[in-house]
Amino acid sequence: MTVKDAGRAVSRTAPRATARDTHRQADSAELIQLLTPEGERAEHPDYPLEISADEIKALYRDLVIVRRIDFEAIALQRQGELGIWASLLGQEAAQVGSGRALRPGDMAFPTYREHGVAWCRGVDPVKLLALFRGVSHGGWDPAEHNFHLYTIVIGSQALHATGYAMGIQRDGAMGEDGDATIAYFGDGATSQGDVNEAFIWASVNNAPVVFFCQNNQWAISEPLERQSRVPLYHRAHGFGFPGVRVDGNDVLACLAVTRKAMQAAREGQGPTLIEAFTYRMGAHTTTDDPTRYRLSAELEAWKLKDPIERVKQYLIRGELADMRFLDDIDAEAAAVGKRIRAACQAMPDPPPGSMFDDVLTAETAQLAAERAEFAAYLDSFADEQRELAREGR
Ligand SMILES: Cc1ncc(C[n+]2csc(CCOP(=O)(O)OP(=O)(O)O)c2C)c(N)n1
Ligand SMILES: [Mg+2]
Repeated sequence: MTVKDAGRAVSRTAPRATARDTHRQADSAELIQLLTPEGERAEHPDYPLEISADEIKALYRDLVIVRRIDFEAIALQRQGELGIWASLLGQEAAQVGSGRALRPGDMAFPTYREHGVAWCRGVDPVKLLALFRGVSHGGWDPAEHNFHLYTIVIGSQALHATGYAMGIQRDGAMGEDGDATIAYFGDGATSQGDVNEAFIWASVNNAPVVFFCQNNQWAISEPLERQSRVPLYHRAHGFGFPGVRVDGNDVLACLAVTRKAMQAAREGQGPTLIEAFTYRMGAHTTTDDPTRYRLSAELEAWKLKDPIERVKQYLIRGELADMRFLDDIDAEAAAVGKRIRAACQAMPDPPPGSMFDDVLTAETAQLAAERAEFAAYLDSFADEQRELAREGR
Protein backbone atom coordinates (compact mmCIF):
# COMPACT_ATOMS: atom_id res chain seq x y z
CA MET A 1 0.00 0.00 0.00
CA THR A 2 1.41 3.41 -0.93
CA VAL A 3 1.39 6.29 1.52
CA LYS A 4 -1.37 7.90 -0.54
CA ASP A 5 -3.50 4.75 -0.43
CA ALA A 6 -2.93 4.42 3.31
CA GLY A 7 -4.15 7.98 3.80
CA ARG A 8 -7.26 7.21 1.80
CA ALA A 9 -7.97 4.05 3.74
CA VAL A 10 -7.71 5.92 7.03
CA SER A 11 -9.94 8.75 5.96
CA ARG A 12 -12.53 6.29 4.70
CA THR A 13 -12.77 4.30 7.89
CA ALA A 14 -11.51 6.27 10.91
CA PRO A 15 -14.17 8.49 12.46
CA ARG A 16 -17.13 7.80 10.25
CA ALA A 17 -19.13 5.15 12.01
CA THR A 18 -19.97 7.14 15.13
CA ALA A 19 -20.18 10.53 13.45
CA ARG A 20 -22.61 9.16 10.92
CA ASP A 21 -24.95 8.22 13.74
CA THR A 22 -24.55 11.62 15.33
CA HIS A 23 -25.84 13.77 12.56
CA ARG A 24 -26.24 12.12 9.19
CA GLN A 25 -29.65 10.90 10.21
CA ALA A 26 -31.47 13.92 11.48
CA ASP A 27 -33.32 13.01 14.63
CA SER A 28 -36.95 13.69 13.81
CA ALA A 29 -37.47 15.15 17.30
CA GLU A 30 -35.11 18.03 16.53
CA LEU A 31 -36.10 18.58 12.91
CA ILE A 32 -38.67 21.30 12.34
CA GLN A 33 -41.05 20.09 9.68
CA LEU A 34 -44.37 21.46 8.44
CA LEU A 35 -44.75 19.29 5.34
CA THR A 36 -43.73 15.63 5.42
CA PRO A 37 -41.98 13.91 2.50
CA GLU A 38 -45.35 12.29 1.74
CA GLY A 39 -46.92 15.72 1.35
CA GLU A 40 -48.85 15.79 4.59
CA ARG A 41 -49.16 18.98 6.59
CA ALA A 42 -47.56 18.86 10.05
CA GLU A 43 -47.84 21.36 12.87
CA HIS A 44 -45.11 22.68 15.14
CA PRO A 45 -46.00 24.64 18.29
CA ASP A 46 -43.21 27.21 17.81
CA TYR A 47 -43.86 27.74 14.13
CA PRO A 48 -47.54 28.17 13.42
CA LEU A 49 -47.85 29.04 9.74
CA GLU A 50 -50.94 30.57 8.30
CA ILE A 51 -50.64 30.23 4.57
CA SER A 52 -53.25 30.22 1.82
CA ALA A 53 -53.51 27.69 -1.01
CA ASP A 54 -52.53 30.44 -3.47
CA GLU A 55 -49.39 31.19 -1.49
CA ILE A 56 -48.40 27.51 -1.49
CA LYS A 57 -49.06 27.37 -5.23
CA ALA A 58 -46.80 30.39 -5.68
CA LEU A 59 -44.05 28.59 -3.76
CA TYR A 60 -44.54 25.53 -5.95
CA ARG A 61 -44.13 27.74 -9.02
CA ASP A 62 -40.86 29.14 -7.62
CA LEU A 63 -39.54 25.65 -6.89
CA VAL A 64 -40.31 24.32 -10.35
CA ILE A 65 -38.89 27.35 -12.14
CA VAL A 66 -35.64 27.45 -10.18
CA ARG A 67 -35.10 23.74 -10.81
CA ARG A 68 -35.63 24.40 -14.49
CA ILE A 69 -33.13 27.28 -14.49
CA ASP A 70 -30.62 24.92 -12.89
CA PHE A 71 -31.33 22.15 -15.40
CA GLU A 72 -30.88 24.56 -18.31
CA ALA A 73 -27.64 25.97 -16.89
CA ILE A 74 -26.12 22.49 -16.50
CA ALA A 75 -27.01 21.71 -20.12
CA LEU A 76 -25.52 25.02 -21.26
CA GLN A 77 -22.29 24.23 -19.43
CA ARG A 78 -22.13 20.79 -20.99
CA GLN A 79 -22.52 22.40 -24.41
CA GLY A 80 -19.64 24.77 -23.78
CA GLU A 81 -21.76 27.89 -23.24
CA LEU A 82 -20.84 28.32 -19.55
CA GLY A 83 -17.44 27.92 -17.91
CA ILE A 84 -18.86 26.22 -14.83
CA TRP A 85 -22.13 25.90 -12.88
CA ALA A 86 -22.87 25.13 -9.23
CA SER A 87 -26.14 23.21 -9.15
CA LEU A 88 -28.84 23.81 -6.54
CA LEU A 89 -30.59 20.50 -7.25
CA GLY A 90 -32.20 19.28 -4.04
CA GLN A 91 -31.81 22.61 -2.24
CA GLU A 92 -34.73 24.42 -3.88
CA ALA A 93 -36.95 24.41 -0.78
CA ALA A 94 -34.22 25.74 1.52
CA GLN A 95 -33.58 28.60 -0.89
CA VAL A 96 -37.14 29.45 -1.90
CA GLY A 97 -38.51 29.09 1.63
CA SER A 98 -35.86 31.34 3.15
CA GLY A 99 -35.82 33.70 0.14
CA ARG A 100 -39.57 34.28 0.33
CA ALA A 101 -39.29 34.94 4.07
CA LEU A 102 -37.27 38.09 3.39
CA ARG A 103 -38.70 41.56 3.18
CA PRO A 104 -37.64 43.98 0.43
CA GLY A 105 -35.41 45.96 2.82
CA ASP A 106 -33.53 42.90 4.12
CA MET A 107 -30.08 42.28 2.66
CA ALA A 108 -29.03 38.78 1.59
CA PHE A 109 -25.41 37.64 1.28
CA PRO A 110 -25.15 34.49 -0.85
CA THR A 111 -22.48 31.95 -1.73
CA TYR A 112 -22.24 30.77 -5.35
CA ARG A 113 -25.18 28.33 -5.22
CA GLU A 114 -28.10 30.55 -4.19
CA HIS A 115 -29.86 30.72 -7.55
CA GLY A 116 -33.21 30.12 -5.85
CA VAL A 117 -32.69 33.06 -3.50
CA ALA A 118 -31.58 35.18 -6.46
CA TRP A 119 -34.87 34.29 -8.15
CA CYS A 120 -36.83 35.36 -5.06
CA ARG A 121 -34.93 38.66 -4.97
CA GLY A 122 -35.88 39.40 -8.57
CA VAL A 123 -32.46 38.86 -10.16
CA ASP A 124 -32.88 37.88 -13.81
CA PRO A 125 -31.35 34.38 -14.16
CA VAL A 126 -29.68 35.58 -17.35
CA LYS A 127 -27.39 37.61 -15.08
CA LEU A 128 -26.40 34.42 -13.26
CA LEU A 129 -25.55 32.85 -16.59
CA ALA A 130 -23.45 35.89 -17.58
CA LEU A 131 -21.41 35.44 -14.44
CA PHE A 132 -20.81 31.71 -14.98
CA ARG A 133 -20.10 32.36 -18.67
CA GLY A 134 -17.35 34.71 -17.61
CA VAL A 135 -18.64 37.74 -19.50
CA SER A 136 -19.58 39.67 -16.34
CA HIS A 137 -17.47 40.33 -13.28
CA GLY A 138 -20.30 40.74 -10.85
CA GLY A 139 -23.60 40.00 -12.45
CA TRP A 140 -26.07 42.41 -10.88
CA ASP A 141 -26.37 45.55 -8.81
CA PRO A 142 -26.64 44.38 -5.17
CA ALA A 143 -28.44 47.57 -4.16
CA GLU A 144 -31.14 47.06 -6.79
CA HIS A 145 -32.19 43.66 -5.42
CA ASN A 146 -30.82 43.73 -1.87
CA PHE A 147 -28.97 40.61 -2.92
CA HIS A 148 -25.20 40.75 -2.73
CA LEU A 149 -22.75 39.39 -5.25
CA TYR A 150 -21.92 35.69 -5.32
CA THR A 151 -18.99 34.91 -3.06
CA ILE A 152 -16.55 32.13 -3.86
CA VAL A 153 -14.24 32.64 -0.86
CA ILE A 154 -15.89 30.18 1.48
CA GLY A 155 -17.55 31.80 4.48
CA SER A 156 -16.38 35.37 3.93
CA GLN A 157 -19.91 36.61 3.29
CA ALA A 158 -20.83 35.72 6.90
CA LEU A 159 -18.55 38.55 7.98
CA HIS A 160 -19.93 40.89 5.32
CA ALA A 161 -23.48 40.18 6.48
CA THR A 162 -22.52 40.74 10.10
CA GLY A 163 -20.78 44.03 9.33
CA TYR A 164 -23.77 45.16 7.29
CA ALA A 165 -26.09 44.16 10.13
CA MET A 166 -24.04 46.23 12.58
CA GLY A 167 -24.48 49.13 10.14
CA ILE A 168 -28.25 48.67 10.18
CA GLN A 169 -28.07 48.71 13.96
CA ARG A 170 -26.03 51.93 14.03
CA ASP A 171 -28.30 53.58 11.46
CA GLY A 172 -31.26 52.91 13.75
CA ALA A 173 -32.94 50.97 10.93
CA MET A 174 -34.09 48.09 13.15
CA GLY A 175 -37.49 47.61 14.78
CA GLU A 176 -40.67 45.72 14.04
CA ASP A 177 -40.77 47.06 10.47
CA GLY A 178 -37.01 47.46 10.20
CA ASP A 179 -34.32 45.58 8.34
CA ALA A 180 -32.07 42.59 8.95
CA THR A 181 -29.51 40.60 7.00
CA ILE A 182 -29.15 36.94 6.14
CA ALA A 183 -25.91 35.12 5.35
CA TYR A 184 -26.00 31.90 3.35
CA PHE A 185 -23.24 29.33 3.61
CA GLY A 186 -22.69 25.58 3.54
CA ASP A 187 -21.81 22.88 6.05
CA GLY A 188 -18.16 23.02 5.01
CA ALA A 189 -18.07 26.76 5.57
CA THR A 190 -18.83 26.28 9.26
CA SER A 191 -15.21 25.14 9.67
CA GLN A 192 -13.89 28.44 8.33
CA GLY A 193 -12.47 31.08 10.63
CA ASP A 194 -14.56 33.78 8.95
CA VAL A 195 -17.82 32.07 9.89
CA ASN A 196 -16.76 31.54 13.50
CA GLU A 197 -15.57 35.14 13.76
CA ALA A 198 -18.88 36.32 12.31
CA PHE A 199 -20.72 34.29 14.98
CA ILE A 200 -18.74 36.04 17.72
CA TRP A 201 -19.18 39.55 16.34
CA ALA A 202 -22.87 39.01 15.68
CA SER A 203 -23.40 37.55 19.12
CA VAL A 204 -21.62 40.13 21.25
CA ASN A 205 -23.10 43.00 19.22
CA ASN A 206 -26.57 41.48 19.09
CA ALA A 207 -26.46 42.18 15.36
CA PRO A 208 -29.60 41.71 13.23
CA VAL A 209 -28.26 38.83 11.16
CA VAL A 210 -29.55 35.33 10.45
CA PHE A 211 -27.01 32.65 9.60
CA PHE A 212 -28.62 30.27 7.12
CA CYS A 213 -26.51 27.16 6.75
CA GLN A 214 -27.57 24.78 4.01
CA ASN A 215 -26.21 21.53 5.31
CA ASN A 216 -26.22 19.60 2.04
CA GLN A 217 -24.06 16.89 3.68
CA TRP A 218 -21.02 17.50 1.50
CA ALA A 219 -18.27 20.07 1.00
CA ILE A 220 -17.17 18.94 -2.45
CA SER A 221 -15.95 15.40 -1.54
CA GLU A 222 -15.71 15.97 2.22
CA PRO A 223 -18.63 14.49 4.16
CA LEU A 224 -20.28 16.31 7.02
CA GLU A 225 -18.62 14.19 9.69
CA ARG A 226 -15.27 15.71 8.70
CA GLN A 227 -16.59 19.13 9.73
CA SER A 228 -18.20 18.52 13.10
CA ARG A 229 -18.79 15.93 15.82
CA VAL A 230 -21.99 17.66 16.92
CA PRO A 231 -25.02 18.69 14.88
CA LEU A 232 -24.15 22.02 13.31
CA TYR A 233 -27.04 23.92 14.86
CA HIS A 234 -25.76 22.99 18.36
CA ARG A 235 -22.74 25.15 17.75
CA ALA A 236 -24.81 28.34 18.05
CA HIS A 237 -25.32 27.77 21.78
CA GLY A 238 -21.59 27.99 22.40
CA PHE A 239 -21.57 31.40 20.76
CA GLY A 240 -24.53 32.57 22.80
CA PHE A 241 -27.42 32.60 20.38
CA PRO A 242 -30.12 30.13 19.36
CA GLY A 243 -29.66 27.44 16.75
CA VAL A 244 -32.40 25.43 15.07
CA ARG A 245 -32.50 22.59 12.61
CA VAL A 246 -35.16 22.72 9.94
CA ASP A 247 -36.07 20.21 7.27
CA GLY A 248 -34.31 21.90 4.38
CA ASN A 249 -36.44 20.02 1.86
CA ASP A 250 -39.62 21.46 3.36
CA VAL A 251 -40.38 24.83 1.83
CA LEU A 252 -43.06 25.68 4.40
CA ALA A 253 -40.81 24.97 7.37
CA CYS A 254 -37.94 26.93 5.82
CA LEU A 255 -40.30 29.85 5.26
CA ALA A 256 -41.69 29.82 8.81
CA VAL A 257 -38.35 29.33 10.55
CA THR A 258 -36.55 32.00 8.54
CA ARG A 259 -39.41 34.49 8.94
CA LYS A 260 -39.33 34.07 12.71
CA ALA A 261 -35.54 34.37 12.93
CA MET A 262 -35.49 37.47 10.71
CA GLN A 263 -38.22 39.07 12.80
CA ALA A 264 -36.32 38.34 16.01
CA ALA A 265 -33.20 39.86 14.46
CA ARG A 266 -34.91 43.05 13.30
CA GLU A 267 -36.55 43.45 16.72
CA GLY A 268 -33.20 43.38 18.49
CA GLN A 269 -33.03 39.80 19.73
CA GLY A 270 -29.79 39.14 17.89
CA PRO A 271 -28.69 36.35 15.55
CA THR A 272 -30.02 32.86 14.94
CA LEU A 273 -28.27 29.95 13.26
CA ILE A 274 -30.61 27.99 11.01
CA GLU A 275 -29.31 24.64 9.87
CA ALA A 276 -31.35 23.62 6.85
CA PHE A 277 -30.89 19.86 6.71
CA THR A 278 -30.86 19.02 3.03
CA TYR A 279 -28.89 17.21 0.36
CA ARG A 280 -26.87 18.19 -2.67
CA MET A 281 -28.45 15.86 -5.21
CA GLY A 282 -26.10 16.81 -8.01
CA ALA A 283 -22.37 17.30 -8.34
CA HIS A 284 -20.57 20.02 -6.36
CA THR A 285 -20.13 21.87 -9.65
CA THR A 286 -20.02 20.76 -13.25
CA THR A 287 -16.29 20.05 -12.75
CA ASP A 288 -17.04 17.41 -10.14
CA ASP A 289 -17.98 13.70 -10.34
CA PRO A 290 -19.68 12.62 -7.08
CA THR A 291 -19.74 8.94 -8.09
CA ARG A 292 -16.03 8.95 -7.17
CA TYR A 293 -16.69 9.52 -3.48
CA ARG A 294 -20.27 8.76 -2.43
CA LEU A 295 -22.69 5.88 -2.66
CA SER A 296 -25.64 6.05 -4.99
CA ALA A 297 -27.85 4.56 -2.25
CA GLU A 298 -27.50 7.84 -0.36
CA LEU A 299 -28.86 9.79 -3.31
CA GLU A 300 -31.69 7.30 -3.77
CA ALA A 301 -32.74 7.76 -0.13
CA TRP A 302 -32.83 11.53 -0.53
CA LYS A 303 -34.83 11.34 -3.74
CA LEU A 304 -37.72 10.13 -1.58
CA LYS A 305 -37.54 13.45 0.27
CA ASP A 306 -37.62 15.56 -2.88
CA PRO A 307 -38.57 19.16 -2.04
CA ILE A 308 -40.84 19.67 -5.05
CA GLU A 309 -42.64 16.32 -5.06
CA ARG A 310 -43.99 16.77 -1.53
CA VAL A 311 -45.58 20.14 -2.36
CA LYS A 312 -47.09 18.63 -5.49
CA GLN A 313 -48.54 15.74 -3.48
CA TYR A 314 -49.95 18.15 -0.93
CA LEU A 315 -51.64 20.24 -3.62
CA ILE A 316 -53.07 17.21 -5.43
CA ARG A 317 -54.26 15.39 -2.30
CA GLY A 318 -55.98 18.45 -0.94
CA GLU A 319 -57.49 19.17 -4.36
CA LEU A 320 -55.88 22.59 -4.19
CA ALA A 321 -54.47 22.26 -7.70
CA ASP A 322 -55.50 20.35 -10.80
CA MET A 323 -53.52 18.98 -13.73
CA ARG A 324 -54.10 22.17 -15.65
CA PHE A 325 -52.31 24.21 -12.97
CA LEU A 326 -49.37 21.79 -12.86
CA ASP A 327 -49.09 21.74 -16.67
CA ASP A 328 -49.20 25.53 -16.82
CA ILE A 329 -46.34 25.79 -14.33
CA ASP A 330 -44.31 23.28 -16.34
CA ALA A 331 -44.98 25.29 -19.50
CA GLU A 332 -43.97 28.52 -17.78
CA ALA A 333 -40.77 26.91 -16.50
CA ALA A 334 -39.99 25.62 -19.99
CA ALA A 335 -40.50 29.13 -21.38
CA VAL A 336 -38.09 30.56 -18.78
CA GLY A 337 -35.59 27.88 -19.77
CA LYS A 338 -35.95 28.73 -23.45
CA ARG A 339 -35.58 32.44 -22.82
CA ILE A 340 -32.44 32.18 -20.73
CA ARG A 341 -30.86 29.67 -23.12
CA ALA A 342 -31.33 32.02 -26.07
CA ALA A 343 -30.10 35.01 -24.05
CA CYS A 344 -27.01 33.09 -22.96
CA GLN A 345 -26.10 32.01 -26.47
CA ALA A 346 -26.51 35.58 -27.72
CA MET A 347 -24.20 37.15 -25.12
CA PRO A 348 -21.33 38.96 -26.81
CA ASP A 349 -17.80 38.57 -25.53
CA PRO A 350 -16.76 41.74 -23.70
CA PRO A 351 -13.71 43.68 -24.93
CA PRO A 352 -10.74 42.14 -23.03
CA GLY A 353 -9.72 45.53 -21.62
CA SER A 354 -13.09 45.98 -19.91
CA MET A 355 -11.82 43.92 -16.97
CA PHE A 356 -10.07 47.09 -15.79
CA ASP A 357 -13.25 49.21 -15.89
CA ASP A 358 -14.93 48.33 -12.61
CA VAL A 359 -11.92 47.74 -10.39
CA LEU A 360 -11.86 51.18 -8.76
CA THR A 361 -14.25 54.12 -8.93
CA ALA A 362 -11.42 56.44 -10.08
CA GLU A 363 -8.51 55.10 -12.10
CA THR A 364 -5.13 55.31 -10.37
CA ALA A 365 -1.81 55.74 -12.18
CA GLN A 366 -1.00 52.09 -11.44
CA LEU A 367 -4.25 50.84 -12.88
CA ALA A 368 -3.81 53.05 -15.99
CA ALA A 369 -0.33 51.59 -16.47
CA GLU A 370 -1.65 48.04 -16.16
CA ARG A 371 -4.41 48.79 -18.65
CA ALA A 372 -1.86 50.22 -21.12
CA GLU A 373 0.46 47.25 -20.67
CA PHE A 374 -2.37 44.83 -21.35
CA ALA A 375 -3.46 46.79 -24.46
CA ALA A 376 0.13 46.67 -25.77
CA TYR A 377 0.23 42.94 -25.12
CA LEU A 378 -2.95 42.41 -27.14
CA ASP A 379 -1.57 44.64 -29.92
CA SER A 380 1.50 42.43 -30.11
CA PHE A 381 -0.70 39.81 -31.75
CA ALA A 382 -1.93 42.22 -34.44
CA ASP A 383 0.77 41.31 -36.99
CA GLU A 384 0.12 37.64 -36.46
CA GLN A 385 -3.62 38.16 -36.99
CA ARG A 386 -2.98 40.13 -40.20
CA GLU A 387 -0.66 37.38 -41.43
CA LEU A 388 -3.30 34.72 -40.78
CA ALA A 389 -5.94 36.84 -42.52
CA ARG A 390 -3.68 37.27 -45.57
CA GLU A 391 -3.13 33.53 -45.77
CA GLY A 392 -6.89 33.11 -45.59
CA ARG A 393 -6.70 31.10 -42.36
C1 LIG B 1 -11.51 30.02 1.58
C2 LIG B 1 -11.74 28.94 0.58
N1 LIG B 1 -11.20 27.72 0.76
C3 LIG B 1 -11.42 26.74 -0.13
C4 LIG B 1 -12.19 26.96 -1.24
C5 LIG B 1 -12.46 25.83 -2.23
N2 LIG B 1 -13.86 25.38 -2.11
C6 LIG B 1 -14.79 25.77 -2.98
S1 LIG B 1 -16.30 25.14 -2.63
C7 LIG B 1 -15.71 24.32 -1.26
C8 LIG B 1 -16.61 23.47 -0.40
C9 LIG B 1 -17.69 24.25 0.27
O1 LIG B 1 -18.58 23.38 0.91
P1 LIG B 1 -19.84 23.89 1.68
O2 LIG B 1 -19.49 25.03 2.55
O3 LIG B 1 -20.49 22.72 2.32
O4 LIG B 1 -20.78 24.48 0.53
P2 LIG B 1 -21.49 23.72 -0.69
O5 LIG B 1 -20.56 23.84 -1.87
O6 LIG B 1 -21.72 22.32 -0.29
O7 LIG B 1 -22.75 24.45 -0.97
C10 LIG B 1 -14.33 24.55 -1.12
C11 LIG B 1 -13.51 23.96 -0.07
C12 LIG B 1 -12.73 28.26 -1.42
N3 LIG B 1 -13.51 28.56 -2.46
N4 LIG B 1 -12.51 29.22 -0.49
MG1 LIG C 1 -22.06 21.54 1.64
